[in-house]
Amino acid sequence: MAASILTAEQLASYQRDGYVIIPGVFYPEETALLARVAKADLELQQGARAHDDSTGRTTKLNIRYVLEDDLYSAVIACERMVGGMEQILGGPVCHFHHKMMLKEPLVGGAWEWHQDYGYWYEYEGFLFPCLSSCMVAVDRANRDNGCLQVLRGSHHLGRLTHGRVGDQTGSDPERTAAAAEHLERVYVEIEPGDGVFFHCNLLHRSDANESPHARWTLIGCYYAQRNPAVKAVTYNGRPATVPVPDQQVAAIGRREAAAMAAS
Ligand SMILES: O=C(O)CCC(=O)C(=O)O
Repeated sequence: MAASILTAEQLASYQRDGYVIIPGVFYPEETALLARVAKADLELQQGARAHDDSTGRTTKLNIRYVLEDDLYSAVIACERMVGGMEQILGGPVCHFHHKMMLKEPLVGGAWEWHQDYGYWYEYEGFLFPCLSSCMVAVDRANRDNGCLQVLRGSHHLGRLTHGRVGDQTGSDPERTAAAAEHLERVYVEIEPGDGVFFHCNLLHRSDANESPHARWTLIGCYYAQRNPAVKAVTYNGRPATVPVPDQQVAAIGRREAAAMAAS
């Protein structure tokens, strides 16, 4: 097992609410390196896929299914992240994918209400909702630039039916509206380096970015190693993700920043 980063209270809060905010998962130097490397990474930006929201505004993400020897993978697979996920998912975990969400100033579109398990059940066929994500803030995320919104405790609803909303997969509007009447909507405002661990059945969304400030986040998604995928069977039988030592995050970040400066 990697190091446990969640206290018993934080773990209980995740189980009760479906999410927990952990301030300062990453140190200021690590966070600054992540922002510097990502913002200069043209391959990341050019490789980002655009998704239209229900109003036709576009938001972008770059998704990667493989861990590599790079800073993004070090952040996603470091001991802190894997350790937190092992606590949450109750045993060894596998990296599923990670994605940089690029919500650009003034133009970045919304993400519609959904549960991640809405489509991970449908597309990959994970049998149990034993998956979780951690959103790491690259930029400050607040209400102005379209931070994550969640319905507290909505993971207890179980999986809702999902369909197409714009270019996205959205949860059944009637059920979602009923859930919104009964559950508190929380705007998850976070600072660079903070992490939000959230359950795959938590209803979440985010507004368009009307502000002049970018809202980039790096999200790691993981599944319990014991959780079979009945459709995308390639996920089955994989070895648990071997955690990258925590100190490698800054080391790899410095290496990449130096290479960028030299080029
Ligand atoms: O970046 C956001 O605002 C939403 C992210 C999201 O919906 C997801 O990771 O499933």
